[in-house]
Amino acid sequence: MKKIISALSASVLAVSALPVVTASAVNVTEENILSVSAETVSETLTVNETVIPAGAVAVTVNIADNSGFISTTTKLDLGAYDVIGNEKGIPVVITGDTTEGSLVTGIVNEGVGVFTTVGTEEDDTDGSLFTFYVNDNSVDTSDITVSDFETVDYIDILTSAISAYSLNNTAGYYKIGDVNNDGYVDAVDATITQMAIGKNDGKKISVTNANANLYYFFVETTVCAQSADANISGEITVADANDMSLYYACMSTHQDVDEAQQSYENQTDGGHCGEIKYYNGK
Ligand SMILES: [Ca+2]
Ligand SMILES: [Ca+2]
Repeated sequence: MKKIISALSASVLAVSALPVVTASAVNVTEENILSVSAETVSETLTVNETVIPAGAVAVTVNIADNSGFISTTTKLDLGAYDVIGNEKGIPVVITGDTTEGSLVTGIVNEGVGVFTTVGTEEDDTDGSLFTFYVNDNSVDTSDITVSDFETVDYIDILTSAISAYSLNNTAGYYKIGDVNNDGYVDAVDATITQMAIGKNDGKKISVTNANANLYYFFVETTVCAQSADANISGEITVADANDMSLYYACMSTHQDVDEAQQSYENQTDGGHCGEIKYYNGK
C-alpha cells in the first residue's frame, strides 16, 4: 500500500495566493485530496438493519484528484463524536459513489475510526468514498480530520508479497486471512479475496475448487485457499473478505494487540483471522 499526501498539507497549498515560482514546487503532486462533509438526517431511516434517527448526521468522506484504487483504508480522528453502530458496535457505514459495489467496514475506538472499502476493480473517479452516522445534531466537520489514507491498486496486489517478510511460508503453515502470505492480514488480503469471488462471477467458491485453481483465484505466494476462508465455512464468500477488513480495522484502532484481538473476537461473526494453521496439502 502506498502513503498518500495528507489532505491538510494539500489544503495549505491550495490557499496560497503566491505564484508558483520555486523549483521545489515542481514535484508536488496533489492527488487523493480527502474532505469531510455532513448532512442532517431529516427522517428516521434504516441502514443495514440499524435505525438512524431523524436529527442524526450523515458524515461523508469524499475524494478529489483520485489517483485510482481498488480498495481504500481511511483513518479518521473523530474527536468526541458518537458514531452510530449496529448491535455489535460496528459503525453503520455505506459505500459512496466511487466505491459502489465495494465492501465497507469500520471500527471506532477512543476517537479513532478506521474505515476500509474493498472493491474488485480500479476506479479513479472523484466523489464520495463512504458515509457513516453520528448522533450529534450539530457536527462541525472541521473537528473530523483524516489522519491517514492508504489505497490498494493492481500493482499492490501483484507486488504485495514479493518483498515482505513472511511469518508463515516455512514448514507449511499459514495464517487465516493472510491470503498473500506476507505475514499480515490487511486490506490487500480482503481485496485479493473479493477479486477471487469476482473471477467466479461473484459467486462463492468452495475451498476445494479454490485449491485446485489456487493461482487463478489468488496470487503466487498464496499457501492454500484455507487462508481466505476466514470463518472456516469450507467456502470463500464476501463474508470472509469482510472479516479480514474487520480484523484489520480492529488491529489498526487499538494500540494493544490483546485489546485489538478482543475487539475482533467481540465483533466478528465466526471469523478466525490471525490464527496460525498447518496446511496438510488437502
Ligand atoms: Ca497479507
Ligand atoms: Ca468462509
